[in-house]
Amino acid sequence: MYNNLKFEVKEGIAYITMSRPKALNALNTETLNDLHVAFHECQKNDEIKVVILTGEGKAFVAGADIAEMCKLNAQEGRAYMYKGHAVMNQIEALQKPVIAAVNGYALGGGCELSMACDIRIASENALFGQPEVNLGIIPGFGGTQRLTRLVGKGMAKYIIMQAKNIKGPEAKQLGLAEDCVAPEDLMPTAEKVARTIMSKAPIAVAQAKVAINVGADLDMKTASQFEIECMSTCFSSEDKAEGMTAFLEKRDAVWKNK
Ligand code: DAK
Repeated sequence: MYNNLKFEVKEGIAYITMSRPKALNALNTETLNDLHVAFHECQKNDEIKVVILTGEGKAFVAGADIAEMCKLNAQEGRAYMYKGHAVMNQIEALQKPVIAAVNGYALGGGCELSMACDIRIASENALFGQPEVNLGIIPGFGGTQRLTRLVGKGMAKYIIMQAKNIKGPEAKQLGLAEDCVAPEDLMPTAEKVARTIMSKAPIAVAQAKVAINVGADLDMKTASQFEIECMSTCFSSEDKAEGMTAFLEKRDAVWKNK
């Protein structure tokens, strides 16, 4: 079903593993299509509570596929751009958390893919970067915008204009990764975060995601109003009654996702 990734569901976690070894998991059109199908499955499959996205081998994703892009004319480039943006937006709009377990090279479109995820856990071997200016282009899958929102305007320019690569530990210091761990601890750490999130009220987790993502692009007043709407969704859920009742009864809540 998939050409360039592996998809597996285990105990509520969907594992999407980029697997295109001959090109260090670079994103060609076929791979973007695979990702679109995989994240669509993540949305509709109720068994899936959290998604972990990682890469096979020494790369998370080494960028957009330069060999494919090289042949694109302006019109084809535009179609490719829409496909890439659609996948990044699909991840952000997914009503479930997506954790990027960044195992190695996360360059160009790979860095952008990780930034579209909700949380990034980096291996000490991870290498983030936006090397597009080496190729005569700029980050084109939202990188100029998402990197700026994560690390600030000055640092985003410092990284993008120099095509500067950032190792895992430094990515954590900059806020480009939320944690950085030894390679052998990467998947256990991502799974631990996933399981912790899975123990919380699913509607509240989903509403927190949308409140943060949407609110970050709005002015404070409009964002606060949006937060009220997200909170209202939580207040009308059965899980709100269960969470508060369980606290008062000194027991663990049993979530219904309703
Ligand atoms: N695309 C295609 N093939 C790639 C690739 C990539 N991004 N990265 C690596 N490969 C291929 C190599 O060509 C090589 O293939 P063979 O020669 O074996 O056939 C194979 O993967 C192994 O790579 P290396 O031999 O180079 O491996 P090394 O360990 O020596 O080096 C490296 C690893 C990651 C440092 C190096 O491969 C590298 O610098 N790769 C390119 C990284 C890069 O520049 N990535 C950013 C790509 S630009 C757009 C929207 C978005 C974008 C563009 C347009 N539109 C709006 C239209 C995004 C652009 C990008 O992401």
